[in-house]
Amino acid sequence: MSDQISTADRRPRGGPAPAPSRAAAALCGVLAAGAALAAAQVAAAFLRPEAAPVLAVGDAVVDLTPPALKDLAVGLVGTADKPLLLGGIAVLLAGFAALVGLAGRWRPWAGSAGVAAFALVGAAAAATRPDGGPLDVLPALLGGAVGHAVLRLLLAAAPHPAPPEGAAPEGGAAPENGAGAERPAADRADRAPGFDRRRFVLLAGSAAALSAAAGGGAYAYTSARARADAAGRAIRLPAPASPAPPLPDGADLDLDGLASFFTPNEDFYRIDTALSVPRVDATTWTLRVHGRGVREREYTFADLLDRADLIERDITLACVSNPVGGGYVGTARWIGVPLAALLAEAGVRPPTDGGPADQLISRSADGMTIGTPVADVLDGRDALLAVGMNGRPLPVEHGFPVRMVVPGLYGYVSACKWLVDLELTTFADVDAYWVPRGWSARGPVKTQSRIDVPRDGAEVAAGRVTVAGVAWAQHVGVDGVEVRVDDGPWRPARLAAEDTADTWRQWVLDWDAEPGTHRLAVRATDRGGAVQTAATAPVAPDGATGHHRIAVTVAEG
Ligand SMILES: Nc1nc2c(c(=O)[nH]1)N[C@H]1C(S)=C(S)[C@@H](COP(=O)(O)O)O[C@H]1N2
Ligand SMILES: [Mo]
Repeated sequence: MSDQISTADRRPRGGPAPAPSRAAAALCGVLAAGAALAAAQVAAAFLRPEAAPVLAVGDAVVDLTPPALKDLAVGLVGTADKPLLLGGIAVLLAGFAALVGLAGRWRPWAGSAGVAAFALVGAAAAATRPDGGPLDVLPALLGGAVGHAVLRLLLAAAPHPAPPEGAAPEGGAAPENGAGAERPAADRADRAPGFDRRRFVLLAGSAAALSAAAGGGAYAYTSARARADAAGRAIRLPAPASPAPPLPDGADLDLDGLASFFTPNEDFYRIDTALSVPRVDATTWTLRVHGRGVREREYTFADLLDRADLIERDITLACVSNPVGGGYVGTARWIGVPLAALLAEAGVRPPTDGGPADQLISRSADGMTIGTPVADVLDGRDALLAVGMNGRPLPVEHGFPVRMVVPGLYGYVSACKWLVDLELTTFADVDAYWVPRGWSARGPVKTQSRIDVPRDGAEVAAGRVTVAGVAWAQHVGVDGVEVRVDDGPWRPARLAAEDTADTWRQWVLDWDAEPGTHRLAVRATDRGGAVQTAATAPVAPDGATGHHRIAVTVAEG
């Protein structure tokens, strides 16, 4: 074993050993990191996909990022923030790995320390995720061990610059073969100088290829298994005791470029902090209901599906971070358990009726906490524990097996996905996840309207132009939409038939467009007669306001 301790042990007597070139050492570091990640990915595939260190570190970064920076990131790149974050982590990692390789050039212990630091960060991130456990350190630690071995092997084999006059051609850092055996000096002395390089290229190439194959294979295996899980849980949605009436004729204008009334599940916006979608096993899933003034209860998924009081409702869901005119809003036909009935079984009373809790904290499998006013949930609106979305079980991305949906509240204060726990508490006692991050504890939806056609910046022919869009004021209802061209008067648009007060409403207006560039603006009026404000507000802390405006170029007809 003595020949494996370090390259320093094999210095020729009488002089320092030439080290591998800088470039080669950096490459060794990067390849070792690749091998480490691949090994960790393989281990995670068998243990728990979420324990893969890159994902765990990414998730931790998401939670630790200062809100302002996160807003900036989402503002700049929208929902591409996740791939960019993972890419950024990969670049940082490669840089750090190259430094570790360089450090290992002269001082093997420094390389080892670098690898250990890297493994510990991954292990700590994995173990401290809300859904993580002590076993989750294993992939990172195994990756560290593999990375360490590969770094040693490659550094020992790395070619080094020509030795000083008179020294043996291959200097002291003897190439080590896989078994760690050292050749007799005589054998090395008559090797061609190109031998070192060829051997290194072969080793490095094999390391890269093996890492890519193992890491890629493990990743593919994990994804395939997730898809098989999804297919395997062919859950039959029960028929709701209270079905939603058919969509009224004329509620969906079916115009080119206008958002369809129901948003297909595949197109439904997705907002969450999860880098990898939590995979929850419905057969072992339970929902715990507990807290102030509650007889604690636990429900299984079958308990929910077997209930006689399932309802089906059309509800428009909107994100508080939807900018004016943005797309983080959609409508679905949900099936679920009426939340008020379920809470009533546990003895929950509204605060106005002496109930000791004014906040309902919902917790998800991935550790998200969302706070909803108890008063809103119990005021008769169709707050749901949803199990179905547009006729199908909830898609994994949208919270399978159970999520909350509460008409009239932004998603961050109501729509907990991958729900596992409901706690009755108070706003004074508990801040939900987004509150210390600069968002309001209460988030009723603000009335908004959007122009879908023409698109902003579009060129249209002069004459009759169809202008159309959607408007929403969930749980209040939309009673009017008006459009203004340039500085002209507000003109009423034709409203599509209303589905319910909890859904958005389409609208359309025929515009006699004159050549030139024109600005179009839209505003809605809710059922209480309140006109959507023109005052602009940013998305934080409780939702954007202002009119959606677009510019259109009208060409001579
Ligand atoms: N577990 C969990 N639930 C969550 C979130 C989250 O990050 N994690 N985001 C919330 C936010 S901000 C919104 S707007 C809605 C979005 O739901 P969707 O992705 O199904 O459109 O989910 C809510 N529920
Ligand atoms: Mo949101």
